[in-house]
Amino acid sequence: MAIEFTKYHGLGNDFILVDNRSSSTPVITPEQAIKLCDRHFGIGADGVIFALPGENGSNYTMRIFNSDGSEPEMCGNGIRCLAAFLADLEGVGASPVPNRQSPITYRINTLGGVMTPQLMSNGQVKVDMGLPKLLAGEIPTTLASSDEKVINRPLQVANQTWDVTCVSMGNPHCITFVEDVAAIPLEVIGPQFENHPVFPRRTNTEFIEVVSRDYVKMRVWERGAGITLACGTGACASLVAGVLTGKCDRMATVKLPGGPLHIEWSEIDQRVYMTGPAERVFTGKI
Ligand code: ZDP
Repeated sequence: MAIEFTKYHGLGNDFILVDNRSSSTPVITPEQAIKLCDRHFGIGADGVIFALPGENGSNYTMRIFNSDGSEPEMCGNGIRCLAAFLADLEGVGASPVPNRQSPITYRINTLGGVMTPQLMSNGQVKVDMGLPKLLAGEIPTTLASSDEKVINRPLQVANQTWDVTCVSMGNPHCITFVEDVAAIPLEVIGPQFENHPVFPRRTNTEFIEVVSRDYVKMRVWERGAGITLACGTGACASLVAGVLTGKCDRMATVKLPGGPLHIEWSEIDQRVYMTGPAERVFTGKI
C-alpha cells in the first residue's frame, strides 16, 4: 500500500509527516520508521509524526517515532510542523501564509498532555507547551527523591562531575550550563547522559551557554535521535532550567545550531510558550 508523506522541518529538526486521520493506529511501524528516517537508505529524518484523530475534545492526536523507533511523549519542533501540516491538509492555507487574517489554533492530544499550537499570520507557529514538570518522580529521574526538584545536582559522567538541572516538557530533559557549548564533545558524552542509570526512561541532554539573561546558545543530544539541529522541548526545558538556577529571564531567545526559538515561561499562568518556524520541504509516496 502506498503511503503519502510530507517532509517538514523546524530549524533543521526534520520530520516525515503522515496523514493518519482515518485511523487511530499509526500506518507505519517503528521498524519501518527506522528505515524511513535513514539518511542514506531512506527518506531521511529525525522522526516520523502521525496526525491521528482527536480524543477528549482535542482536534487531533500527535504520535511520534524517533529515528531509533522509540516513541517519545512530546516533540516541540514536531508539533509546529504538525500544525503547518494540518493547515495544509485542511486546505486552510499552505505554510507559511503571509496574508492569513486570523491565527489558526489546534488542540493537540499527545502522550505528554494537550498542547495548543497557533499558526500566526507571519508564518511562525506559537505553541502553548503547558506546564513544565519539575519533580524528580515525574521527569523521571532518581537524582533526587521523587517529590524534590532537581536543580544543580551533581552527576558523574565520563569521569567528570556535571551540575545538572532536570525538567520534563512531557519528555525528560537534563540541562547543564557550560562556559562554551562548542567545546562539548557531544557525540561522546551525549549517549552517556542519555543512558545513565539515574534516568529510567533515558533522557534528552542539553548544554547551555548563557550569553546574556535573555540569549542563550544550546546544543542537544536527543534521546533516540542523537545530535539534531534543534529541539523545541529542549529549548523550553532549558529556559525553565535557566530561570530555576537564576541565570535567565522568563523570556529569552534560545539559539540552536538550526536557528533561534523564542521561549517564554509565563509568570502569569506558569505555562511555557514556544515560537518558531515550521517549513514544508517536499511531498512523496512510499
Ligand atoms: O524525547 C525524545 O525522545 C525526543 N527525541 C523527541 C523529539 C523532540 C524534538 N526534537 C523536539 O523538538 O522537542 C522533536
